[in-house]
Amino acid sequence: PRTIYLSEYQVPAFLVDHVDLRFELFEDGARVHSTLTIRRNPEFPDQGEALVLDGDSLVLESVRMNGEAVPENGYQLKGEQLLVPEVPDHFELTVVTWIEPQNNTRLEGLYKSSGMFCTQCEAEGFRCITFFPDRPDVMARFRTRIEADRAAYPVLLSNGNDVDRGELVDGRHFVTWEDPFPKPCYLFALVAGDLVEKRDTFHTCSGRDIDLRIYVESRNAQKCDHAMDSLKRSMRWDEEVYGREYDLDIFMIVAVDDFNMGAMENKGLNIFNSSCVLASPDTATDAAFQRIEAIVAHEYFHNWSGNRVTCRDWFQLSLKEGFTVFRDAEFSADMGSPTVKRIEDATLMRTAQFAEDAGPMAHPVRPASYMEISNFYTLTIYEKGAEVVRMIHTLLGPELFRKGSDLYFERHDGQAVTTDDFVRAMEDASGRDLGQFRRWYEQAGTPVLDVSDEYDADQGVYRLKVQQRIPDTPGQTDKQPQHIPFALGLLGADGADLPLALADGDTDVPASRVLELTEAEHTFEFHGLAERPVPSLLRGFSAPVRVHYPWTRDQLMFLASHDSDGFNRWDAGQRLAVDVIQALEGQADDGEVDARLIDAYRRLLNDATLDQALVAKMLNLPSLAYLIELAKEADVQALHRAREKVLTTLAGTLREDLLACYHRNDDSDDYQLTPEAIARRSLRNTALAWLLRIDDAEACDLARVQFDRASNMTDQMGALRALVNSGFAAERGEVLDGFYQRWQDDPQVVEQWFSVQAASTEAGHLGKIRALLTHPAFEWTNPNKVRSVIGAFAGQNLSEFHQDDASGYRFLAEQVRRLDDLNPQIAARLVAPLTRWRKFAPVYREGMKTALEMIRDKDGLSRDVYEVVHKSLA
Ligand code: BAL
Ligand code: ZN
Repeated sequence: PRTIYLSEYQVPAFLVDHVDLRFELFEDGARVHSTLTIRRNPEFPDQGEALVLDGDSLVLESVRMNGEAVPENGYQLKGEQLLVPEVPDHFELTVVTWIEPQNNTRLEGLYKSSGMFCTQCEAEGFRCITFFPDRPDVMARFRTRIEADRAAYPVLLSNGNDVDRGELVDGRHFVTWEDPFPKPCYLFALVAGDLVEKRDTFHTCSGRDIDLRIYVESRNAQKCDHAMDSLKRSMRWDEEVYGREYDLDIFMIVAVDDFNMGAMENKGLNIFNSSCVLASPDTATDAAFQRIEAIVAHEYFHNWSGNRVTCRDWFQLSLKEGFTVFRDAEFSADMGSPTVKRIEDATLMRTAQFAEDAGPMAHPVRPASYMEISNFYTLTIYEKGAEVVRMIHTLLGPELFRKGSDLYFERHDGQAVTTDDFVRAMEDASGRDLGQFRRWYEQAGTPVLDVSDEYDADQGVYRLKVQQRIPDTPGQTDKQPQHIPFALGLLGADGADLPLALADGDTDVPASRVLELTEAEHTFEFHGLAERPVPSLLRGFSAPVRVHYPWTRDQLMFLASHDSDGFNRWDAGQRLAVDVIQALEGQADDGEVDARLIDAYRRLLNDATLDQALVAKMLNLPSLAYLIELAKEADVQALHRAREKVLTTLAGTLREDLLACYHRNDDSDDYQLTPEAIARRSLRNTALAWLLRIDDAEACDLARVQFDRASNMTDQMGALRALVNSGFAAERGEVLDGFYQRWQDDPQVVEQWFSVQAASTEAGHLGKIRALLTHPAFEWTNPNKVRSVIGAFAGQNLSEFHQDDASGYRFLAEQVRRLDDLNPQIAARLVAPLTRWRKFAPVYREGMKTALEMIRDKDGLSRDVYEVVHKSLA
């Protein structure tokens, strides 16, 4: 496959002003009539250039130019592209193609899911529908007529406003949609199906009424309320916080079961993976409710950050994704607990994005090259991209940031632009120079801050030295220092923040400040300190970097109880737990768990004055994935044993405290989605899970009763998961069967049932994973099912996946080879757990490499999987 480089970007040779589409939908295929109004781009250097349109898996039926048939020697099919050598400066081109949505298992372009037609065009799916200059800087107005059988497909949807509808012969009907906003073809969408409609209205800040509609299969009609409420909250928030009003008169969301991504922001017609939109308390967990709120917001926010202002090319993907993730994170923080949201986002960064940034697929937030753009919908583009926008927000402050975003939207409305345009708008509005800051977009890899300190008691001066280095990544060495906002505080012996005076005699000094790192090394002096402080560094995770500082365990205990920054309180607890687990890793089974950690957990469990949402987070031990990420050469089984030892020691020692916590957080009230209620359920289910890690009959009974009587899925799933992972509970099989019997008709719940088993830490159960693949509810063509079994096993069940006989790796390689023929995007994502083979201890490394080679050697490997495997083996 060919590598595409940012440096080769050229403006398009032709622009498309208008697209007229007519879809004839049938059971054995679809005919697509496309009429493009095209003109030469005056900015393109060669005004004699041939017209080249992208295509993929299309059967070409006819080509007409300005209404006249073009003879077969008047165009060429070159590879998958349609080339028309002789074209005037302005013309209309009509192309008719035949496609087979019913056989489309890649789920790119037009395909069928549960009997309905739907589309996914980002990034390059539109070329699977018709020939088109499939690049985001070609923006056109679309008019779309859909024709289909009325009985089977009563609902026909596309972007924009519904402008015409009527009857056709043979029981068919049509609807025509017109979208007044020019858009790239990746935002095109079409849906045809037998769907019910949930309606609501949103009254905008300027007084317009927007017609809101969620379309679902009739069995899901009761599961739309949360998404609708989330949508209205998002619309209001974007008006209030960013001054962005919705532009069309109608906003639609459609739920589909087979979907590669979580959701898609098509103009006026968002298409969602069912699992990211449908929820009711009895079928969806708290985590699912929160995910749905965040994704609904994310897709809605794209209407401005992505649709009104879009990307010039796919190297700029983070322009819309990083900014929109930042926006949705701030929204979620405002809707719930900001500290908890920050902990969740930082955990994802430190566990998974840092791993990506240190692996063979590492790439900058603005990549310089790719083979297959689908492989670049990554944590780096999304999450690190959002952290980069957050740092701009931190450096500028909220008012100047808002001025910058206003300028960005105003200056670039209706344009396809670059990350550099975004940064320039922020600079122009604020007067700040972000020249060095741009390195965050250009340099891959996670910066490391090595921090050391000294205290001069005579002068009352505390010196903090911060050294910055950025590790090499594929194709990038000798990196330059980045501009890093480094928030910190200093704690005195009483636990209070000390004033941070950077010079003698400074008055009115803050207790927390953001220092700006721009050099490879800085030394900061804090004056007027009568005692040696304990530093609280990188407060609020103010930059996506690793911080190394030699905190003692006592200092971490102290920070965990006293730091005024909630995020850093949590972080100190995590660092303490990591230190204890790492120390046990090398020891024989009789290694002792540090009593200070047990004390810290006892205090957390019993102090009702603490923010219980934060306590619920602090109780979680660092995950095995995080411990692996921190290791130089990960010995997975040794880390797992050490972590288990800590977990079972805590559970055994704190049994009474856990039982008390469980009963104190008994949640018999009606289901509520407040941060307090979520924290109660989380605490109760964590306590239960821990109790079931020791052989405790009372705890097993509690779990069984909770499972039988739960009035919501969070509690039922909490009990099920605890029983499945217990190692002691005899009821495991019985509850799993009972759960399936009850929920077998609900695909979203069955997905949870699959994943709780695939992620189960019960030892030696690869055979059971294989059995799940032959279960009647498992479908190879449904990405959610694939993710809930294969993805959950290889991505979450690390102690089972990493076996020294390499059986887990061979299993994954087999499944990837099989999926590659069906759905390359999903196959390529599943390879991820193998890619960092060099990071693991020798006993795992060879097996992982061999598995990658097994995948590499498959005949007809897709470009998607090829890129990941070859970069991993390079
Ligand atoms: N644009 C793809 C899905 C999303 O990030 O919203
Ligand atoms: Zn997005």
